[in-house]
Amino acid sequence: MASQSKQRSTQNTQSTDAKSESLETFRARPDGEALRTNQGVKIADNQNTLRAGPRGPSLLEDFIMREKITHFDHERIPERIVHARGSAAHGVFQVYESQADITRAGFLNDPSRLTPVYVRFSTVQGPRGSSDTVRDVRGFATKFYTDEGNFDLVGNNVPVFFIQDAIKFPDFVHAVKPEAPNEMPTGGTAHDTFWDFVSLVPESAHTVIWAMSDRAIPKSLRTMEGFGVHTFRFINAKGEGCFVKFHWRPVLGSYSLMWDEAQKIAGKDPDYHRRDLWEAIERGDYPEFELGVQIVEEKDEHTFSFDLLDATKLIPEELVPVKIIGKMTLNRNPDNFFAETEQVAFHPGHIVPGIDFSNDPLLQGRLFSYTDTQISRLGGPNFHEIPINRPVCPFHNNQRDAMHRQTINLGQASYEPNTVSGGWPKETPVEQGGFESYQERVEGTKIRVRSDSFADHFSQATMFYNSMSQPEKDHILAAYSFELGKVTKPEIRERVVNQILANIDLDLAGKVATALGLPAPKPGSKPGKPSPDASPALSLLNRVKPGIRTRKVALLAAPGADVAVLRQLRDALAAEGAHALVIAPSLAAIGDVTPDATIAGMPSVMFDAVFIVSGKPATDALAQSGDARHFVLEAFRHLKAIGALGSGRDVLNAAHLPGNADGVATGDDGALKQVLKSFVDAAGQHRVWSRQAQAETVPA
Ligand code: HDE
Repeated sequence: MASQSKQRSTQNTQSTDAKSESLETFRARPDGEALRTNQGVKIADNQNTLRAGPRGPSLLEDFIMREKITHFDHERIPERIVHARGSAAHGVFQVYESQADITRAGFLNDPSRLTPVYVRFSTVQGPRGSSDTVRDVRGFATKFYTDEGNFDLVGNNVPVFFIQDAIKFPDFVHAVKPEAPNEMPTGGTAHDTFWDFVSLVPESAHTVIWAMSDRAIPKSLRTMEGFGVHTFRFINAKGEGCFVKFHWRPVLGSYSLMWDEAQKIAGKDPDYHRRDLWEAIERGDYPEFELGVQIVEEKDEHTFSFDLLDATKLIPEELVPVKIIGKMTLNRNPDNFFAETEQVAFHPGHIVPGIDFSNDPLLQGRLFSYTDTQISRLGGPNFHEIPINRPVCPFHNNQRDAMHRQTINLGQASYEPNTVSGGWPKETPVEQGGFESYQERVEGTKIRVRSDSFADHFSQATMFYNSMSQPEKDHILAAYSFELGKVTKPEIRERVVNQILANIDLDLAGKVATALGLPAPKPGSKPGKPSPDASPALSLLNRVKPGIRTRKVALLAAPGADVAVLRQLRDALAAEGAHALVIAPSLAAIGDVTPDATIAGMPSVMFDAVFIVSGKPATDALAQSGDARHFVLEAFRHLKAIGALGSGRDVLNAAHLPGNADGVATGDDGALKQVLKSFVDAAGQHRVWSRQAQAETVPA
């Protein structure tokens, strides 16, 4: 499938699309234009308020100053209550082959069609200005501007959710958000109220273990998987339905940060993910994601040990494979963050003919919530007229007026049926593209009850843990220990260990208990029985795609470095698709090369791998420098590939690092080719997991 996706990528890289064209009317370019007020008056003085004499009081009649400051005073709009921190990009989606047998959605039927998309990635807990690399679930929301209307796939980077019923969402969000008395912590779940809630609500156990896994500290937004979470429905032209789960698979593979790295980056570059996405698109390294679907026929709805309507469950790929059906390429950065990323309004209820909802009670609640929230966030019901939210197809109806109305509706009729406007706008029959809900037979007693089929909360949490590699299991243990270590109330810690973790995995529960100084837990009273026992597809180590395309490599150098070698390295790495930056103690020129950044400005946590350039005067200086030694020590500790040529090895020795450790490629001056090859092989594995035990003996 990968080669297939490559062949098709050429068309996808075009930077203009239907959405870009539709935005053109709204783009304001001031080049060559006079500075004017909002009423069009040319401004002669934008430096001084109108005042009574040079030292006199300001005059209220200064309409220019008042207009400017009034507008400024209202520049902020309420941030999203959840998912406030986000970054977004434009792109296109293209289906590989017609999916007409399962859905009549036009954009999934025609492989020649390029559908514009806008994707917003986000964290959940933190406010707009919080750090990108906190431990959190990530939002992955895609707006497809199809020619049959907008379809929003408003998903997350984990395939399950914390709760089963929408009525618990405000409780969950209040518990996870910074605490009421002191608004702490920002951007994290390591606090009492989160753990209090999840310890009392066992249905959260599965998603919480995902949040404690490496999935919650993604390396970048472009290498993060996405999931629609709920079960949706596809409907074909014959009116036949099937169930569908949506997946986004990054073409480059999926990777995570180390926890120590994530915490350091949060301070060194809080915009780390945003910057990476922006820079990759500016460089032309367009992020690509393949769309996958898991299809379940209606007759098989009840064949699983879990309920398809329960959002705390995933369908293991071993039971229903993920069929890759198309690709999305993000190829254009927004023009204006506020106008596009802040004002974009997603809604899981934005669907098009051929797609429909299931009765998942969490999804059903969301269908109400998203319009409601936009009304207060974007100031009224006309948010669909904001340029980024407009469909690329026409939209006419008899809705009128309200705050901030842009459309100047012509004609006499604002009702239907009418004769005064010839009956327009008119309904469209289903056969000609009119939307029709899936005709599902529904019958039931009006009742507030949770289905028995939603009762097993631990089996899939156990399956997830069983599916992890040893390093991933170690990270999960460390994450629970870290987070619960920050919980101040002992009874909350005990409840998580004894009532949640002991039901997932007794060994994990025991180790967390040891870390927290608690007695060994007894076997849980409600342990689940996973089926299958493990799903290898869930381990990130099985999501690595070899190669170093778009990876960042630090070429550690100083004045006196061998410039010819430096150039050779840079070119060779560029030929592999990597992005090599020269990092030095200062920006002083190295021969005729100006370093890209300083060691202090771009520490090792910003890179995927580091190569120490040869040249005795340079490597002597680096070996003497605590910062340079720390740079390589940290890279070693974070299991990154390290290369050192000739005297570059002196820097490793000065840092007391073994030159023969796994993933450390060294050699004499003449061995550049061989050293580079082993370096690239190691960097292509993302991390050198076999070095972990050795790395832990090195200071971080
Ligand atoms: Fe959301 N969610 N959510 N959510 N959600 C919002 O809508 C809500 C849920 C998700 O980049 C809000 O415009 C309820 C699941 C993403 O703009 C709000 C429930 C999933 C985004 C809201 C859920 C999500 C939001 C806040 C339980 C994964 C950011 C601002 C019934 C499948 C979209 C806004 C963006 C945003 C409500 C549960 C994903 C308040 C009531 C499950 C990615 O309407």
